[in-house]
Amino acid sequence: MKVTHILSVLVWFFCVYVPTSFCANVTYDQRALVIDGKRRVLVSGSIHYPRSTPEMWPDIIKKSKDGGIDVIDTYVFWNLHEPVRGQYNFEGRADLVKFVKAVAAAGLYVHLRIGPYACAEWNYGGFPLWLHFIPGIEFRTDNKPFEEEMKRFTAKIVDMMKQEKLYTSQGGPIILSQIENEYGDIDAAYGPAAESYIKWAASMATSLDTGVPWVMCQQADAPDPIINTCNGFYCHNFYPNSNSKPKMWTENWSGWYFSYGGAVPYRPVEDLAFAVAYFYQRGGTFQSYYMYHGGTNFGRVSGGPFIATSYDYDAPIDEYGIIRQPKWGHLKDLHKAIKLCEEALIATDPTVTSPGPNIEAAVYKKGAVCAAFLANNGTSDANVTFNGNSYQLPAWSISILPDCKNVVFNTAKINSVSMISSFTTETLKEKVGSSDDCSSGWSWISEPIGISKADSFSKFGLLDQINTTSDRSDYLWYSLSINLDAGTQAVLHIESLGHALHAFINGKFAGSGTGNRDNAQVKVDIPITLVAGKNTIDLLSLTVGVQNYGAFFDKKGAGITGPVILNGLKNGSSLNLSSQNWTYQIGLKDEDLGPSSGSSRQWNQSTLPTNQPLIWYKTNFVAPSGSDPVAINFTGMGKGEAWVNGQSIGRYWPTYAAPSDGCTDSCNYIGAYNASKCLQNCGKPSQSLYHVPRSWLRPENNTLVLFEETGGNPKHITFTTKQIGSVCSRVSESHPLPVDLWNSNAESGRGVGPVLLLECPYPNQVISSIKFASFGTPLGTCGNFKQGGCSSKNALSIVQKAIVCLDTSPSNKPKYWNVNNSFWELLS
Ligand SMILES: *[C@@H]1O[C@H](CO)[C@@H](O)[C@H](O)[C@H]1NC(C)=O
Ligand SMILES: *[C@@H]1O[C@H](CO)[C@@H](O)[C@H](O)[C@H]1NC(C)=O
Ligand SMILES: *[C@@H]1O[C@H](CO)[C@@H](O)[C@H](O)[C@H]1NC(C)=O
Ligand SMILES: *[C@@H]1O[C@H](CO)[C@@H](O)[C@H](O)[C@H]1NC(C)=O
Ligand SMILES: *[C@@H]1O[C@H](CO)[C@@H](O)[C@H](O)[C@H]1NC(C)=O
Ligand SMILES: *[C@@H]1O[C@H](CO)[C@@H](O)[C@H](O)[C@H]1NC(C)=O
Ligand SMILES: *[C@@H]1O[C@H](CO)[C@@H](O)[C@H](O)[C@H]1NC(C)=O
Ligand SMILES: *[C@@H]1O[C@H](CO)[C@@H](O)[C@H](O)[C@H]1NC(C)=O
Ligand SMILES: *[C@@H]1O[C@H](CO)[C@@H](O)[C@H](O)[C@H]1NC(C)=O
Ligand SMILES: *[C@@H]1O[C@H](CO)[C@@H](O)[C@H](O)[C@H]1NC(C)=O
Ligand SMILES: *[C@@H]1O[C@H](CO)[C@@H](O)[C@H](O)[C@H]1NC(C)=O
Ligand SMILES: CC(=O)N[C@H]1CO[C@H](CO)[C@@H](O)[C@@H]1O
Repeated sequence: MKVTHILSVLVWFFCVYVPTSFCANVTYDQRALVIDGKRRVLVSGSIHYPRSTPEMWPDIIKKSKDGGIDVIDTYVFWNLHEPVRGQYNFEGRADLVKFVKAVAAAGLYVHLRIGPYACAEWNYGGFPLWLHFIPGIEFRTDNKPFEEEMKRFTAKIVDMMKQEKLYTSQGGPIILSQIENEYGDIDAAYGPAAESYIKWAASMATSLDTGVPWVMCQQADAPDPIINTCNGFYCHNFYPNSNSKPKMWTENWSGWYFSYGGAVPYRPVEDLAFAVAYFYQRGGTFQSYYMYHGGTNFGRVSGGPFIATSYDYDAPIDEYGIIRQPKWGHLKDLHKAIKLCEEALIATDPTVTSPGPNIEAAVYKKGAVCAAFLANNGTSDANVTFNGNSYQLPAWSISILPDCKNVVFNTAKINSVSMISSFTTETLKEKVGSSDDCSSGWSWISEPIGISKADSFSKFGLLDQINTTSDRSDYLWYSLSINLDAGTQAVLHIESLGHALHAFINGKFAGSGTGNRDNAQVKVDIPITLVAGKNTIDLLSLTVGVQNYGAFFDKKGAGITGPVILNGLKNGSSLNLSSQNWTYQIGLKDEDLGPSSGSSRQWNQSTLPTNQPLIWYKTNFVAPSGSDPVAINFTGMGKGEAWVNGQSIGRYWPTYAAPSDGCTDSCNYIGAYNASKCLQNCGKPSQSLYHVPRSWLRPENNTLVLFEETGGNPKHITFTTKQIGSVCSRVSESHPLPVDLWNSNAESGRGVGPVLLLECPYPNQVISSIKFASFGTPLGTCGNFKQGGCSSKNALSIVQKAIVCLDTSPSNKPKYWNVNNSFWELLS
C-alpha cells in the first residue's frame, strides 16, 4: 500500500543575516550590490512608515527580520512631510529618522525611495497639492519650477539622513536610494523633455553625494551611474541597461491593493515564491516585496480615487501586524534556500540550459561552489534529469539545489504552518456615569446643509474642486437659489468629474451619485420637486483620495464641473444652471469636530437621529480588553470619516460593495498571475473593518467621533479584535527535502526524518488542544480537514500526547515534533 504521510520533512531555519560591518561605501558591479567590498544577495521588503504607528514599527521590523528580510524599503511621502510649503512635519507616524533608526536597531538595511513622486496609492502620488499652484509649473518634466522644488525636497531628506549619519557610507543602514518612480511607464506622453528631465534627475541625485547607489525603477534609459530596476508580478525576463549594472527588482507585488467598490485580490504564495525564485535563478541579486507589510491609509492619505482605507495588500505581514501564514513562513523558507546559494550566486553568472520543454536549469558554478535552480514554467508536472539525477518538478514551480544535487526547497510545496484568524465581536461598551461627563451613549450635532460659513464666496459658473479646495477637505458645497413662478416636478441632471456627490433641494436630501475606480465621473438624473418662489439647490461634492497615477495625473480635476441642468419642467423646457451665480463653501462647518472632539461644543443628547445625512456622532467607550489588534466594524453606517481620540482612522464606506461576480473560491496558482485572477469578497462591502491602532486607545475614556454623510445607525457599530485561534501544519513524505542539508544549520531537537513544525503567532500563547490529526491521506484545507480513505486510528491521541507536552512554556519560538519517533505507533 502506498501511504502518503501527512507528516513529512520540515524545513526550518533561524539564521538571519546580520550586517556586521557598517561604515562602508556601497557600490555595485554587474552581479550585485557591493557592501564593504563584498557582493551581496539581498531580500528586501516594503513597509511604509506612515501606514502603521511608531509603536508598531519595532514589531513589524522584527517579524520582517525573522522572515528572512535583509532590507526594508520605503517611499518618502512629500505631502506628509511638507503639508504647507516650508512647514515641515517629521513627528509621530511621519518620524522618518526614527523609522530608519528602528530598522538599523534590528540590524537590517534600508532602501530609501525618496522619489519624491511615490505613486503608492497615496494621495496625489505623494506630491503636496500646493505644488500645483506654483506659477508656470509642469510636473515630472524638464521644467525649472518643478525641478527646483524636487531638488529642494530631495536635498532636504538627504541632508537629514546625513546629519543623523544614516547612510552606510557613514555607518548607517541606508544602502540604496531611489530617485523618480516608474516614470518610464508614462514618459512617452511628455515628449522629448522626458529624456532631459531624467538626465537632470540623475545628475541632481548623484550630486547629493550619499556614498550609496541610486536606482530608478521602470526606467530603461536611466543614465549612468543610476541602476535601472524592474517592478512587476514577475521580473525574470528583465535585464538592466548596461552589463556593468546588477539585476534588481524594486517592487514585487506580493498581492494587490483594493478600492471601494472593488473585490479584494489575493496572490497565492506558491506563485509569489515561483516569481522570486525565477528572478534569482535568472541572475537577480536584489528583490523587494511590495508590500511586505501594507498597513492602513489613516486620515485622508489614500489616493486613487477610491483606494480603500485598508492597504493590507495580502502582504506577508497583515494590516494589523500579524504574520500571514503560510505566506510569511513559505517565503521565509525560500529566503533561507536562496541564502544557502549566496556564495555561488555572487561568484558567477548562471549557465542556463533547457533540459526539456518548459524546463529551465540554471547553474552557478565556480571552483568548488555550485548552486542550481530547476524551473518548470509549464502548467503540468514534469520529471527532469539533471546532473544524472532525477527530479520531480510540479507545474509552475522551481526547486532550489544549493549544492547542485539536493533539493532543499520547492516553490509549490508549502511546509510552513497555516493559521486561521478569527474576529471576535464586542458591542461598544460605553463609559457610564462619571460626574464630569454624563454622556452615556451617543450624542450628535447636525452639519448644516448648504452654505454656513463666513468664508463662502460666489462666482458665475462651476469650479473645479481640487483647484478650489486645494484638497484641504474632501468636501465642497455648490449652492444656488432659483426663483420660480410656479411649483413644478423636474429632473436635476448633474455631471461631475468625481468622485461622488449628494444633492439637497430646499434643505432635504434628494439623491446621490458615485463614481468608481475605473471611471470617477458621475452623471446623475435626480427627480425633484420645486416650489413657487425661492428654491435652494445645495450640491455637496466630495473627493475620495486624489489621483496618484498616470501621465499628467496632477491635472486631473474633480467636482461638479457641469453641466447642471433642470430637465423635464412642466412646460417641456430645460434650464441650464451651469453658468449661474453659484455660492461655494470649502469644507464642512464643523470639520474640526473630528480632530478636536468638539470639547467646547454642546453635543445634543436628545433622541438620536438615524438614517439621516450629514450628522456628527460622538461616544465615549471602553477599549476592548487584552492586547489583540482592534478594528471597528462599521456595518450599519453609510459613508464618512472616523476619529478615535482625535486621530483619524480613515474614511469608512461599508455600503460600497464589490461586484457580485469575478471572484473565485479556489485560486489555482499555476499560470501567470494578474491582479484580477484571484479575487475574493464579491458582493460584500469592499471594507467593513477599520483598524484602530492599540496605541491610540486608553483602557477607558476613549472618544469616537464620526461624520456620517449619507445616513446610518451608530448603535450598530461594533468593535472586533483579531485573534489567531488555530494553527495547522502539514508534512508529507512526498516533499523531497533532504533533512541533512537543513540540519547543518539546525537548532537542537530536530533530528533526521519528517518533522512537524508548530508555532503560535504570539509570544504568550501555548498550544491548548489538538483539534484534528491524521496520518494517511487526509483531505481539505486548514480549518476544514477531513479524514481520507486511509488514516491511522491513533493519530489524534499520539499527536495530542506528543504536542501538548511539547508546548508547556509560552514562547513564540517554533517547536518541532519528530514524526519518526512515533512512526510505528502511528502505523499500528
Ligand atoms: C568611500 O569612498 C570615498 C571616495 O570614493 C573614499 O574616500 C572613502 O575612503 C570611502 N570610504 C570607505 C569607508 O571605504
Ligand atoms: C519557460 O522556459 C523555457 C525554457 O527555458 C523558455 O524558453 C521560456 O521562455 C520560458 N517561458 C517563460 C514565460 O518565461
Ligand atoms: C515522475 O516520476 C514518478 C516516479 O517515477 C512517477 O510516479 C510520475 O508519474 C512521473 N511524473 C511525470 C509527470 O512523468
Ligand atoms: C486649475 O487651475 C490651474 C491654474 O491655477 C489651471 O491651469 C487649470 O486649468 C485649472 N484646472 C481645472 C481643472 O480647472
Ligand atoms: C418653463 O418653466 C421654467 C420654470 O418654471 C421657466 O423658467 C421658463 O421660462 C419656462 N419656459 C417657457 C418657454 O415658458
Ligand atoms: C450649459 O451651459 C454650459 C455653460 O454655459 C455650457 O458649456 C453647456 O454646453 C450647456 N449645456 C447645454 C446642454 O446646454
Ligand atoms: C451672487 O450671489 C451672491 C450670494 O447670493 C450675492 O451676494 C451676489 O451679489 C451675487 N452676485 C451677483 C453679481 O449677482
Ligand atoms: C437637540 O435636538 C433636538 C431635536 O432636533 C432639538 O429640539 C434641540 O434643540 C437640540 N438641542 C440642542 C442643545 O442643540
Ligand atoms: C460586521 O458586522 C456585521 C453585522 O453588523 C456582521 O454581519 C459582519 O460579519 C461583521 N464583519 C466582520 C468581519 O466581523
Ligand atoms: C488575468 O488572469 C485571468 C486568469 O488567468 C485571465 O482570464 C485574464 O485574461 C487575465 N487578465 C489580464 C489583464 O491579463
Ligand atoms: C476623559 O478624556 C477627556 C479627553 O481626553 C478628558 O478631558 C477627561 O478629563 C477624561 N475624563 C476622565 C473621567 O478621565
Ligand atoms: C506601473 C506599472 O507597472 N503598472 C502596472 C501594474 O500592474 C498592473 C497589473 O498588472 C498593470 O496593469 C500596470 O501597468
